[in-house]
Amino acid sequence: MNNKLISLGVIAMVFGIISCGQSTGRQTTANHQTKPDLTTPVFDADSAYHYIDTQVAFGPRVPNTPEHLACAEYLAEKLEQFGAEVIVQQGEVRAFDNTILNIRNIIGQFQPEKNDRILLFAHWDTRPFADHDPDPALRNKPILGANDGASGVGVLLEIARHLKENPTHPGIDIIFFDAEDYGIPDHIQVAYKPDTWCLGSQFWGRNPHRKNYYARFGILLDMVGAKGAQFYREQYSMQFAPRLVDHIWNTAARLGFSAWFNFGTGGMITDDHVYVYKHLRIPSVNIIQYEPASHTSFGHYWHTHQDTMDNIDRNTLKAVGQTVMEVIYTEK
Ligand code: AHN
Ligand code: ZN
Repeated sequence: MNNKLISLGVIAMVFGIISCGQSTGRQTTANHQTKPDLTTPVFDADSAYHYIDTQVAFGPRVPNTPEHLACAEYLAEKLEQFGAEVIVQQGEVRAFDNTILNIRNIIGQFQPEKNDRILLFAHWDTRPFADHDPDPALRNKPILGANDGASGVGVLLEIARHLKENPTHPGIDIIFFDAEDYGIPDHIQVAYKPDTWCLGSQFWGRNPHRKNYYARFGILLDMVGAKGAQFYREQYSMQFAPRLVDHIWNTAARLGFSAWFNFGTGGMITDDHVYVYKHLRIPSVNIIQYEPASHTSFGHYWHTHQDTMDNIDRNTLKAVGQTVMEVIYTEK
């Protein structure tokens, strides 16, 4: 190698080092230019309340009933109206009592062309019995599930309403899972069977709506509308996604919602997030009302006929909805 080539090589190396150093700096700037900070839209709790009320007005939404079908149509229609590409996944699953349930998981995909995604989910079915009702005569009647079912869906519909005009950086999927609440009733004296719950998310976990589906993370909303609700850090969520749990709880605190988001340790709750993590390894967090002092661990109305609109409080909906919106709009 002659001198000229050597010096060219040295120059190239030096330039390489300089431009490497610069390109890191430039990339950061470029990232900022292509992905500026988004302003989080305002979550309208009245609107969420209305979506809950509309679901409850169908009556109990128990699989294999006409009310269930009618509500499924309403939910798919709303997601479509809000600009999602909708898939209604139909399936048959076997309940604890061997009933075959015709289920529908309702999936709304926002910006479906993006590979980088966030998954938000809630269950939309309601419990076919009221095994915790104080009146034994009413225990075999299906519940209205204003909080247990409709609240999570109502909050997610209100978030969905913003996604067309105000797209987030990652794509968003909203899934309303069916047959979460068909789990074996408490008065049947057999060993507790966790897999009798969450039949819709188990079905989806085995048959995802897209091949190789993945999301950065998932957030489950379950019983997010009751007055005075407290959301503790649920223990499976802490195992699956500890940093996301802290990020959500810190975001709530920053927005002034510490009265609802309690940093204490909650229960270990078999819920749809367990199956989303088990089957697809998507780190998922459950925001769920928890009452350590109550004998069920949940609200007094839980799996009773008191789970009506009377329990639903717009302030709780706002705390959860605005927090989740802040989390998804600040993702780069
Ligand atoms: C169990 O009690 C096993 N899981 C609570 C999940 C649930 C039921 N969420 C609403 N209803
Ligand atoms: Zn339930």
